[in-house]
Amino acid sequence: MHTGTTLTQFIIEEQRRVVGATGEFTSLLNDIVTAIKVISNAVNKGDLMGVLGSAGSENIQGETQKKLDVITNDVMLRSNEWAGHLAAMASEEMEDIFPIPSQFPRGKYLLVFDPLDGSSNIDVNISVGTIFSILRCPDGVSEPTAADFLQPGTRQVAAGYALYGPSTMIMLTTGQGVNGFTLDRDVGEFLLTHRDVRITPDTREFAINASNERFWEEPVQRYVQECLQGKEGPRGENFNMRWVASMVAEVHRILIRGGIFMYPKDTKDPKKAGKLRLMYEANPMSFIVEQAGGLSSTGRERIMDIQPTGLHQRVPVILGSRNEVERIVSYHKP
Ligand code: P6P
Repeated sequence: MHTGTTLTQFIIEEQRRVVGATGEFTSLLNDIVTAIKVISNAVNKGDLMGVLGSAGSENIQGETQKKLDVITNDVMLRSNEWAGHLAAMASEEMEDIFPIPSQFPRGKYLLVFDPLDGSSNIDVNISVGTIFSILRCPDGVSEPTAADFLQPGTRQVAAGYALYGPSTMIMLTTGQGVNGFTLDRDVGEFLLTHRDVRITPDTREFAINASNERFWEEPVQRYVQECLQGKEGPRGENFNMRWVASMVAEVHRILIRGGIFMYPKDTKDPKKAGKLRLMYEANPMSFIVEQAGGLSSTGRERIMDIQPTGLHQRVPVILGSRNEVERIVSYHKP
């Protein structure tokens, strides 16, 4: 018999410490967790369910959608639209926001998500994930618009991700640290397995798509070169490199054993400020990383301080072990 703490029990126990908590937030988190269980099942079954391959459509980003991009987006919408906790949702896969349909009651939260991050990996059976961020709907707003989502990352109520890897895990923060839960498929519950996760402040492991090296700004080129020079270089230490091309997997590795993840600004497409999206990738991951004692910066400013200007705005991302992020930020100083 499992005697572990379920995610539901953990959230309720956390909620008891919040004065005036109504239980609405707890119920919202449970609806998100239900969607994650459904997505985990679909990802886990893969071709057995005929859900791999291209959907034959493009999303707002101009990226070819995988069947699972569309399926998982729909799962997130259907699981979270009915309960009355949300006023609206937004997603990487949808150009505009999704107001809660009129047949359902509306609540005080906004949910923004990337339903299947790293989906280019899904056909080759490499870990992917779901990233979500919860904001408050501004007081008095009954018909939210995209502008109501444009809140800096410091205004997030909660953030989390699901990692569909060898095991399915959820890492979650509500602003009281970071805790990790592992899905017990036999019981159908997420059980607490990683209490109060902390990122080691130092690391000798960096993650970046090195094929873009010629497009990076000088501070990032300098940092990576110093890592590559190892013991013989200015760092006097050897470094290791990783690149999974799935942000959720990279961030999870950093939470567990430290590291630094970089998707910096590059000149490959000068019109783009970066590759990763602020609202549903950079902000939620920054909240989690900071709550675990790490840092998250564009190189020039704290990501969570950015005032968003668009639902699908892109930003440079440098996050992970505190002392390495601080070093790169120092290289960006004029
Ligand atoms: P590249 C996945 O598409 C993603 O948004 C992140 O999860 C990942 O870190 C990055 O893009 C991978 O980008 O250029 O290496 O394919």
